[in-house]
Amino acid sequence: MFIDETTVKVRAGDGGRGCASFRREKYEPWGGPNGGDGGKGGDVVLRGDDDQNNLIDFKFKPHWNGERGEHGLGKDCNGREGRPAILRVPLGTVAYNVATGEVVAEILEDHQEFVLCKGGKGGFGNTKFKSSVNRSPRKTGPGEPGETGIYRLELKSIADIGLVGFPNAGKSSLTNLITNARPKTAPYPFTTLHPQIGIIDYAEDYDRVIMADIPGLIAGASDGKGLGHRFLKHLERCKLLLIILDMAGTDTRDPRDDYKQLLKELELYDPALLDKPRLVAANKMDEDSAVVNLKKFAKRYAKVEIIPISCLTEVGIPKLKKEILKRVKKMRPKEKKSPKAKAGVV
Ligand SMILES: Nc1nc2c(ncn2[C@@H]2O[C@H](COP(=O)(O)OP(=O)(O)OP(=O)(O)O)[C@@H](O)[C@H]2O)c(=O)[nH]1
Ligand SMILES: [Mg+2]
Repeated sequence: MFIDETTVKVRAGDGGRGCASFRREKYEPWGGPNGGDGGKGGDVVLRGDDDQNNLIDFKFKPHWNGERGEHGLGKDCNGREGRPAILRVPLGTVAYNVATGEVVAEILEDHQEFVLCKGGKGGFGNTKFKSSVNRSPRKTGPGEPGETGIYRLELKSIADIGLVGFPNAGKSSLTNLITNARPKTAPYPFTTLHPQIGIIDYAEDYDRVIMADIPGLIAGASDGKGLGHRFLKHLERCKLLLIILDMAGTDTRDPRDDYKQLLKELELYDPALLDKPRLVAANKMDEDSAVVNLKKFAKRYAKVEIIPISCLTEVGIPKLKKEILKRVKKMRPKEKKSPKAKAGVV
C-alpha cells in the first residue's frame, strides 16, 4: 500500500511536577527546602528519513505522544525529561496544521528535524520558592501541559523529472530501461498504481538524476476519472516534466489529442505545472503507425521539440538520457564560487 496523505493527532508530554521536600538528617531536624524541579515533557518531532518512501506508518498509527517529564524528587533531584515522540517521515513531506490550513514544516533532508509540538516545562520544586521571608516554602510549580495538534502530512516526492502520459504510453517501460527502479509494465491501463522513484545514473559524468514514474492520466482526470489528479502533487517539485506519448496510437487514440489532453489536465490541476520546462518523447517508434503519426504530430505542433524513442528497440534512448541531463543541469541552482576560487587561487 502506498500512502501519501494522512492525518496525525499528536500531543507533547506534560512537564513533571515540582517536589516539596525538606532536608532531614541526623542532628538536622529542620533543614531547608530541597525539592527538585519536574522534568520537561517530550516534544513531538518530525525527522527526515531517507529510508522511508511513504507515510504508511502514520496511517496505521495516527496518535503520537511525547512522554511526560518525571516529577521532581527530594534531595534536589530534578525529574528526568520525557522522551520525545519522533515521527520518521520520507523526504518531501509537508505538514499542514489542520485547524489553520497553514504549512508548518517541509522536510527535505535526511535527519532534518522540526518540533511540531513542544513539551511542557517542568514545575519548580520548593527550593526555588525559598526567599528571605519564607525560609521553608511548601509551594511547588505544576508542570505545564504539552502542546497538542492535528496535522495533515502530505508527501510530495523529490524528483528532478516527472513522467506524464496516458496509461500504456510506456512510462514504466522507460523507467525500467534507464533507472534502477523496476515498476511493473503490462499492456493494460493503470498498471502503475502509485509513484515509483528511480535514479538515472550517469556514471561517465559522475552525475545522477531522480525520475518519478507516476500513474497514467486520462481525459477527465480532474473529475476523478481513472486515478484522477491524486498523484499530480508528486510533479510539483520536479524541475522538468517528461511527456511520454504513445506515438503508435495502440489504444486507438490520436497522439495529437493525447498531448492536448495531458496539458489540459496539468493545467486543471495547477497552471504552474505548465510553466515548468517540458520535454516530449514519442514512444513506440518501432511500430509502423508511429512513423506516420509522428509526421502528423510534427505538422500540428511544429514548435514542440520531440525526441522519438522506442523502449522496445532502445532507439533514441541514449539521446533522451543526454537531453534529460542537459536540461536538469540547467535548472539546478548554481553554486556560488568564492572570489579566490574564481581566480584559481584555491
Ligand atoms: N511496441 C512497443 N511497445 C511498447 C514500447 N514501450 C512500451 N511498450 C508496451 O506498452 C505497454 C504499456 O507499457 P507500460 O510501460 O506499462 O506503460 P505505462 O505508461 O507505465 O502504463 P500505466 O502504468 O498503465 O500508466 C506494455 O505492454 C509495453 O510492453 C515500445 O517502445 N514499443
Ligand atoms: Mg506504468
